Amino acid sequence: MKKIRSPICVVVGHIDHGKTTILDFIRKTNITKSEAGGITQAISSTNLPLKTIQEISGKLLEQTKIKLNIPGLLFIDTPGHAAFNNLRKRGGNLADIAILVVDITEGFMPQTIESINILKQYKTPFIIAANKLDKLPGWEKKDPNLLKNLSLQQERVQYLTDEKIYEIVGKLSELGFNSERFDRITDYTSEIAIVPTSATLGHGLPELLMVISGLAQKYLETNLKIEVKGQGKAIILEVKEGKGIGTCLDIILYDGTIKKNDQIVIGNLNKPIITKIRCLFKNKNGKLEQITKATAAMGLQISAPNTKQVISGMPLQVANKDLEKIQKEIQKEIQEILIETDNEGIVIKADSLGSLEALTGLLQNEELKIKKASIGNITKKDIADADAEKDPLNKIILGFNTKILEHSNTVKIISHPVIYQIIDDYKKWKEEQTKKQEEDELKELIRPCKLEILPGCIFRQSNPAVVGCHIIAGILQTNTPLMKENGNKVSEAKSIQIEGDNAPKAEKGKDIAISIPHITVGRQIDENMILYADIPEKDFVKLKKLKKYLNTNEIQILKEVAIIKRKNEPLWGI
Ligand SMILES: Nc1nc2c(ncn2[C@@H]2O[C@H](COP(=O)(O)OP(=O)(O)OP(=O)(O)O)[C@@H](O)[C@H]2O)c(=O)[nH]1
Ligand SMILES: [Mg+2]
Repeated sequence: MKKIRSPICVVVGHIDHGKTTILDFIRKTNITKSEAGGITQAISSTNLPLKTIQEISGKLLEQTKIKLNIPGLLFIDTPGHAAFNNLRKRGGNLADIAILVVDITEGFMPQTIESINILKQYKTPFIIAANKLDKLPGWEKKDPNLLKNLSLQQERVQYLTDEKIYEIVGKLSELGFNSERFDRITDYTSEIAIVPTSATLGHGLPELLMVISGLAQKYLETNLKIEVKGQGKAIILEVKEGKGIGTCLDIILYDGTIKKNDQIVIGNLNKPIITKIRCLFKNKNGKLEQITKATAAMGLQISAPNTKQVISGMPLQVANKDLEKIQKEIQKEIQEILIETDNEGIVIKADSLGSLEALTGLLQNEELKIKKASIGNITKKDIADADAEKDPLNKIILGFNTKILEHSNTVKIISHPVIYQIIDDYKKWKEEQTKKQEEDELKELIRPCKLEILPGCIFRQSNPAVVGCHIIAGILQTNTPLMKENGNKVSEAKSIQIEGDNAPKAEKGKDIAISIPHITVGRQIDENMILYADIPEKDFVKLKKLKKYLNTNEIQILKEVAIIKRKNEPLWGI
């Protein structure tokens, strides 16, 4: 039988912006205080039944005429320092919707942007809790209703609140989203709702819950995928050592049913793990309660033999029947994320399947070729793989949340716990590398140059001829082949002297002496003659590509050279 499950709502945002405190208020717990150092270490889930939603936001919901027929909401809290990269399932985000918490006084921080990028990648609808409203100077709680309370604040406080909200609107707009304060929104499908909140005063939280429930309901109307059916499907959030019971797995069951003694398949790097559920627990008021059966959506803990090797982010499925088929499906899903090719490209590493998928996805948006994508720390083997690349721009390893076990002088390693930082650093490195490569390439090329043989400055007639010249434009380097205005070749500028000293090159405006072997003044060249650098066709093509390194007078000479050449060869350099 099909049954509608609770939509899964993930709470994300930068460290300390108040995710856990918001959930504490909603579930009437005090987890923030009991956490070591007040920092959420692991992901935890809370089921909020419809009844509780109605208790908190009932009146507001009645006013908006939103009719909820979801059984409730499953909230997942995430630690701000590790984003929510394990929260993936086949083809998208495990979360149906999300609340992004932003400290209104601090605004957008690295993990805020990281969260938005991932929500965007997975197309997950979200709203914003602009939290810590009470930290705005002068803010007072005068009425439990948020909007009424806003209107009762002193004018400058109202102004400041709006200003802070529009800062968020501005940032969201830079990232490609339209947004508005929730009560000013006309179309929830095209605008992101911003709800000002104070988690410590409980302010704006009924409104937040109302808006997220409304969004969940809307999501449900347009997306019927959250019906529950058949054998349970879940993802591994965390692998823990349980007291006395060995390895425990925190999982989120997002579809179907799971029971004690069920046969399960868990995705793994080489081949899936097949095991049996020994114990099944659910969270009850912060404690574990043993159960025998659970239906999606639910956060659960399980223990099962042979699970020491399990990696977080991996899929888990009940397979009492269709074992072969499920095994194949799961492994296929993993193979789609792990990349192992002999093609050209870069090496990427991440700590979990979810983060690897997120990183690969974002890099592929940048049209980057990936040779290898795998889970784990950066090892000798990874360096050898990157080092084997021919293109210097591929001699790089990008790591997300991974340790660098081996260093290298030839392979660049970028490792960072923020994905977009990795991408930014990579882009910067690539730019620098490209510039260095191009500058090296430029050094090998004959540069555009135009010069005039000065009258009365024939220092030597031949063997080699030595003449005084004025550089009209461009750069003359030693060994530059020369030609006349009609395109006839004139040996080369073997050496250059500026004011009596040998020089490797001379620039526009300089009067110099050059030695030209194999010619005689009066025969091939003469006073007042104009000479050009005789640029080889392949150098010309490269110079055109590297135009940004040439100055305007060099570009002009390049054009003149092309005109001369094309008189004899119309397609020269094209
Ligand atoms: N003044 C004020 N303080 C708040 C508010 N919300 C949270 N805090 C405080 O901010 C600190 C961090 O709150 P948490 O809820 O632990 O933040 P978090 O986002 O869960 O942090 P991580 O789990 O570490 O990412 C705590 O000391 C909270 O009491 C608020 O609305 N106003
Ligand atoms: Mg927290």
